[in-house]
Order: sequence, then C-alpha cells, then structure tokens
Amino acid sequence: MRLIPSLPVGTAIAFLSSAIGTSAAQRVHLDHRVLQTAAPTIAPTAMPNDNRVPAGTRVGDTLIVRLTVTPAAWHILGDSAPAFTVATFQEEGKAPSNPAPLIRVRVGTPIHVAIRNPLDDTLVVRGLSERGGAGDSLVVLPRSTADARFVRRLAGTYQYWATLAAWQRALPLPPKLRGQGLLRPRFDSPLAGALVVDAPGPVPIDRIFVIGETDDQVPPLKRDPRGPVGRQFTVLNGKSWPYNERLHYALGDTIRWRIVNTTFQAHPMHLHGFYFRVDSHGSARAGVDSIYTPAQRRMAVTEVIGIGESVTMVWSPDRPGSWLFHCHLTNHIAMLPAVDRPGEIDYPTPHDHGDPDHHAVNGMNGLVLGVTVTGKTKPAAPWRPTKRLRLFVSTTATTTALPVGVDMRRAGRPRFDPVRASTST
Ligand SMILES: [Cu+2]
Repeated sequence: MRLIPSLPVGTAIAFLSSAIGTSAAQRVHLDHRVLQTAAPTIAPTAMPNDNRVPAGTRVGDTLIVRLTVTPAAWHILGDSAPAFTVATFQEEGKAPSNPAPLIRVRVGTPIHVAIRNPLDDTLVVRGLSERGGAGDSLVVLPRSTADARFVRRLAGTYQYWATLAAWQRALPLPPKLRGQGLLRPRFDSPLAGALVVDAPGPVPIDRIFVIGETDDQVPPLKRDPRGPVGRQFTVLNGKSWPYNERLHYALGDTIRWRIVNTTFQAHPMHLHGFYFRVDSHGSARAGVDSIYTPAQRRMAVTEVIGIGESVTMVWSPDRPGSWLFHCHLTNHIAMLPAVDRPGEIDYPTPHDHGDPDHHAVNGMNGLVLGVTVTGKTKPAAPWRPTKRLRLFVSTTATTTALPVGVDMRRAGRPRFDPVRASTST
C-alpha cells in the first residue's frame, strides 16, 4: 500500500488498483476538486435500469440508439436517500439510466449508436465496434457528437463502457493499469451497459443483471477490517439491496441469467440452495464471449466474474423458499456507510440502526438479489428400507482393546458375543 505523494490529498477517492492487474493492492488518491465536471445545479435523477427493454428504434434493418452523457443524481438506496452525482448515459427522450441503456440485437443486425457529449470533457467509448473489446475506441470531443456503426457477427453477452478523459488522466496510474477504461472509480463509474447479441432462432427468456460500483474515500484513509480499503458502493442494475428488484419464480422454472460485471473488481457470485449451470463466460477486454458446448458446461454454486467479464447461468429451483444470489466478498454485501457523509469511513456496526430480527434488510447492502420460489414439492415417496442393518453393542468386546465394542452387520451374528444386542434397526 502506498500513497501517491504528487497528488493533493483533499476530498479524494480511493480504489483498489490491484483489481486492475497489479499484484499488491495500492491505495491511491484523486483530488476531484479540479475535476468536477460542470453539472447542472439540479441534476436529473438516474433511473435504475432493469435491462428488460432494449434501447433504440428500428429504421429498416438498422437499430438506431441515440445516447447523451448526462450528469445525474444516483440514489443507490431508496429514491429519497442521499445520492451520488455521477455521469450517466441517457437515451434520447428518456431519463438518464444506471446502468447504461441495454443494446440488444440479433446477430448480423446493423447497429448505429449516436453519442452526444455536451460536457467540457472528452468522452472515450469502448465496446461499440465490429469486433468489440477494449482495443477499439470512439472519441467524442467536448460539446460534440460521434457515431458508431457496426455489425456483430457472434452471439453473446458483452458490454460497452465509456470514460471521461480528465478523470482518467487524473488516475495516478500508468495508462496500461487503467484497464482501458474498465477502471472508473468515481464520476464516470456508471458509464457502462450490457450489449447482448442473440443467435438466430427463438430469443431465450432471460434476465440481465449488470454489476456496478462507485467508490469514494476521504482521508484519513482507513483499512476496512473486512479487507479492502475504502468505501465501495456496489449495485445490481443500479440499486443496492434491499432496494433492488425481488425475483419470483415457480418450482421447476428454467431460469437464465446474464451477469455483466462493469466494475473494476472480481465478484464471486454465489447462489443459495441450488447449483447453476455455467453456459458462457466472456471478457470485455477481449470482446469475446466463450459460449460453452454442452460438454464444456459445468455446474457451480459460486462463479467468479472478473473485471469486465460476463457469465450466462441457467438453473432450476426444486425447492420452494426464499433464496439469495450474492457476492461472496463481505464488503460488497455489508451495510454501507452513509452516501452523503464521505468522512464517515467506518461501516456501521452490526444492527447499529436496525432491528436484529430484520438483519437481511437492515444489516446488508450491495450485491444481493432476493429470489422467492413458490410451489409445492411432491410428497416424498413412502419410505422403504433398501438394506437392513443390525447394530450390536457389547461391553465385552473381543475384537478391540476398547471396553465397548460395536459391530454392524447386514446379516448374521456379531463378531463378539453381545451382552445386549439391538434387535431392530
Ligand atoms: Cu463483490
């Protein structure tokens, strides 16, 4: 851990550069007083995006999506709770959204994304190109518009993401460690969304969950006793537990989820109660989604979704009840410090503000999804023994030096002479 002495330590942020590829976690500061992108006095509210409705309109065979980068108030908890002011993407004619609008097409569909940047900072967009990935970037100069026109030839789960140049330059890291824009700790953190390309044939019924994050931190920086440094606010589809969506399924449903990690940390995502099948695992850096053949698919209860990665998982509940899907890093599910009090470093102590009987609501935040499964399981078949065992206990064992002997037999006599033998099993 080291501080970057060349940067002023005022109101600052911290993040884990280890997440972007260095082996040791570094604590770095970024003075955002010099970076404050001009924002309207009253920023519009960013709406959480549940990724059910794709953006854009069809003109002929082309999908046209018009996006504007807009400062917005982002309420990660309740709508009336304090908000972060962040940069968001806004589809023309709609509210700004977090995560960014979903782009979803069939393989081979021409896509035209027009991006307007009214800010005084340069916007760099990645992932909106023929081959996808981090290699191609679209530069949208201050107060101007740029267009991405491309066709995706391979089905899969992808993402697009953007950064603001001044915020990236201020990161006290060499460019190669900024993860080609995958490291967006603060103001430009929500500038990312899912891009799904469907194969020919019926479009699967699925849900898309985008993992998002923003960080802030002011000195004196303090190590969270649970591990990582600083204040990390993580969300699924723009909201933290318990303010995100509840999912309802019936026994036996086939549930298909696409999880897209737009954060600069890996998240070991764990499902309670059931195994899930991993059907694909993709990388935003490479612009590749590895869709597994049936033989390559594997069952898991926890899948690590790395920086810029995506996963398609399929599962089917065979028991009713209330279940959770969550990140296994404690600080991504622990109760968050107050959004509007950046000087408040510590996470609240357990049940500080809540009823311990409702820990799930009052003691957790972040990357948690609640799943309710309804239905009745079939009554169990009448029990019948498949084998019969007899257990003999003796206080005068002959087969051991111990004073008590136990022998279990499928049939016949024990090896010792039982003083008292069980007559039934
Ligand atoms: Cu996590």
